[in-house]
Amino acid sequence: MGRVSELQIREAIANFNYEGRLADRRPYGSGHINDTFLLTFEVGEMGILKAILQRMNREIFTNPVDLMENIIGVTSYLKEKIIEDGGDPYRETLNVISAKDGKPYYVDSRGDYWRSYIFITDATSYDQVENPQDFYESAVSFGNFQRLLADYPAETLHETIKGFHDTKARFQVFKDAVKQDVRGRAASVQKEIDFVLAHEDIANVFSDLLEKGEIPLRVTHNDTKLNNIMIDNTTRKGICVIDLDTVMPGLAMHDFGDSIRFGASTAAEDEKDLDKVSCSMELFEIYVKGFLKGCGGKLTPKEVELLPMGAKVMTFECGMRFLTDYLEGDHYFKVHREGHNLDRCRTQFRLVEDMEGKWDTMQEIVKKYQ
Ligand code: ADP
Ligand code: GN1
Ligand code: MG
Repeated sequence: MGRVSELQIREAIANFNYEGRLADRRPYGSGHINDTFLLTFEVGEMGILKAILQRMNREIFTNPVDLMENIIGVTSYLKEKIIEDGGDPYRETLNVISAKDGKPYYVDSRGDYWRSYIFITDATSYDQVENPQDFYESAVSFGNFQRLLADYPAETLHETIKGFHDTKARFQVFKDAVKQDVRGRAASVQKEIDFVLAHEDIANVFSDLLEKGEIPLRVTHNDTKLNNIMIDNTTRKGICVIDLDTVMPGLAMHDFGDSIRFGASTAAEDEKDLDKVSCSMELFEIYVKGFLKGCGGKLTPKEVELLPMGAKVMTFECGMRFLTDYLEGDHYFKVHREGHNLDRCRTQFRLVEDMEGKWDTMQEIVKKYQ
């Protein structure tokens, strides 16, 4: 997509319904997909107001109009529920700021799509667990999110990325990337390639169960990493689930599992020293407890039993996606150094191995809360 140019961002800012004088503008957050900016405005006597401005990644989200329709649908629905519960709809869900033409997005003269949200103040999105209680609160929030959307008309949601968590299909894409080897990198990562090939069974588990009708599709978030939740700086409660680009019909185990692979790891997703990487059973247990509380009894016994499998599948899938991207020349995930995707893939595979070693403990923990 190329970098955001100065002219482009100025054009975008000029075309949203902002008020006041732009006092500051800076790149923001550590997401791997969109280009995010924090804008600060001075609004007369009202003082400082902030907004998030994002250029959507249109190579990944090929239909940004459908995507924004999903977001408007889901956030309007959540807003009603939040108001019913006496909550604050400006902090507990995303609020889209419309463009000057009234649309929930702006298309610039390069054809890139932009959107803007009210900035959620006095809250933080964490890249790593700093305090186990925060992780618990994030679990409750992601569980709640699923519960609140349990009756949302799933058929109205567009599939923003086809087969996003179809691990079986992603396995085929991976094999293809190895075969094509467009960057000539395969030979240097044979060990990682062999790891994927030896674990094909993990890629098939959920598609087999879905085919047999043993697990239900639900409206899920599909990208439940810790930095996609805002934690209130004062109350330390998880107040808002953000990054709604991938809200689609999916599996409860995926939402659970993605949080574990990111938040229950003892190291960062791109840690180079693999000795630091393991799946903390303390954090795993905390998350199980919070997530089941948030889901409020909506999960079937089979889904609960499959939570550890969700953690393994999502970690394996994510590692395989990082490795695929490395082989294909790093065109999907943003990279900030040479071999970044390879480092990320290695942490994920280390976590999968670690989970295999702790499998019985993971099952026992889940049983305690069933
Ligand atoms: P990506 O898909 O690239 O991960 P996100 O939508 O998650 O993009 O945004 C990136 C980061 O920007 C988030 O991790 C969070 O820190 C911050 N952010 C996004 N939306 C808001 C918001 N409405 N209020 C405050 N911070 C936000
Ligand atoms: C991406 O958008 P972000 O940074 O929250 C990715 C997730 C991966 C994650 C790995 C749309 O999440 O699927 O699990 O990176 N999002 C998309 O950190 O592909
Ligand atoms: Mg994000």
